[in-house]
Amino acid sequence: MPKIIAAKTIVTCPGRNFVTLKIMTDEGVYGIGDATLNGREPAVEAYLSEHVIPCLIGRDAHQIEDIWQYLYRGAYWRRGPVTMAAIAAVDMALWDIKGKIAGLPVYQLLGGACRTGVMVYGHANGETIEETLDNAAHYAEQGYKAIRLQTGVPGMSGTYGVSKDKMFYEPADSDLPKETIWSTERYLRSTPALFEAARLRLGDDLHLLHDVHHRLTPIEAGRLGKDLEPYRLFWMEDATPAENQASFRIIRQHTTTPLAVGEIFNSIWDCKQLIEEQLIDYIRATAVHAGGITHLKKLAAFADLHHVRTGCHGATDLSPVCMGAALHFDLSIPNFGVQEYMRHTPETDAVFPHAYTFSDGMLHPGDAPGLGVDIDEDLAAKYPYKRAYLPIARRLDGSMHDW
Ligand code: KDG
Ligand code: MG
Repeated sequence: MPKIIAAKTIVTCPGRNFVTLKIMTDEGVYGIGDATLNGREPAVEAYLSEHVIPCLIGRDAHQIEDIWQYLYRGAYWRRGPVTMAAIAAVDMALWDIKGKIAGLPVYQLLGGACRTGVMVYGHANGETIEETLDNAAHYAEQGYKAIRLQTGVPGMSGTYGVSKDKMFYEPADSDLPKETIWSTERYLRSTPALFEAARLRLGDDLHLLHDVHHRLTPIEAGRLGKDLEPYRLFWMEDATPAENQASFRIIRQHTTTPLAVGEIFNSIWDCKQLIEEQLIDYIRATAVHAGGITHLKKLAAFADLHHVRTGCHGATDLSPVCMGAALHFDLSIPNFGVQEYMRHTPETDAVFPHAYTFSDGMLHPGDAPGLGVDIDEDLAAKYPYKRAYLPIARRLDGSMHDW
């Protein structure tokens, strides 16, 4: 058995913060896992260093499920983003080790490929509809089959999803949370016009997506979904905060626009009702924030029974290690829907050399043994941690809203 002899965390900031766990075995094989929790990176780093790494030493690295259960049940305090990101990092690193020892890419260990590649969606955005659609056309030229559209709401600066840099978007960009303003009325008035113009300019073949980013009440979301129906969206994402899963019934009663939710979910328990009652169409939980590949596999199998497909979160705060893990998972499950692909900067890609490649609107994890993603520790050490928070949103009267 490959015995775990050491493990350490690596924190680096090549443009944004990432926490990576590296597990070493007595056979000389190591594995890596992503443990990044945007804006709370040191909390997961401490959880791993103080509470997880000491428990790993001496264990059989091949016992992925048992180690998962040990960390989940053994903590007594179950779930939550910090705990689940830490467990996820161990899980990814162990799948990486198993693949390297077997000489197989992880997707082969998960049952093999169900498709030739993983359809991804890119992020087109702009201050105006015209600018957004210019960017969308640029994505289409690069072969993307699915594109998320976000545009500035007139009269509101700092709209979610609108970036200054057209190819990269990094919302966690300040030492303390930046304050943005929000008006539901203005947003609901301006958004359908974006999709009307998009269908006119881009045609009917592209899949179009939109992220509401937790801003609406259920009845407002029902209204938006209804207004967007003529433009046949692939999905409307995070229409309302989802702590109250039953509230999605109201949205469902009012619209046939497909619904996606779950990028902040940590476990199957956050979406049990949503899936069981078929209140959503796509579940967006991903490897790093929902307990790794092992837990995502269970979640996807449960979702498959209820006609729910996957759409893993893939923003820049999920490191290339998480992207690698997601792609092996995406390739191997029957009910894959789409994968978000918000490209990392060249600095990040240099710190995390990877085997995954993009072509014709699809990503493929590659056939390197394990996850096919590595970390250049010398380069990583050149980018020290820098505190960076996501913004907050206030309504026009100054009260707090959901960002
Ligand atoms: O850390 C928060 C971001 O990952 C999130 O705001 C991005 O909503 C997002 C998305 O759909 O990618
Ligand atoms: Mg989102």
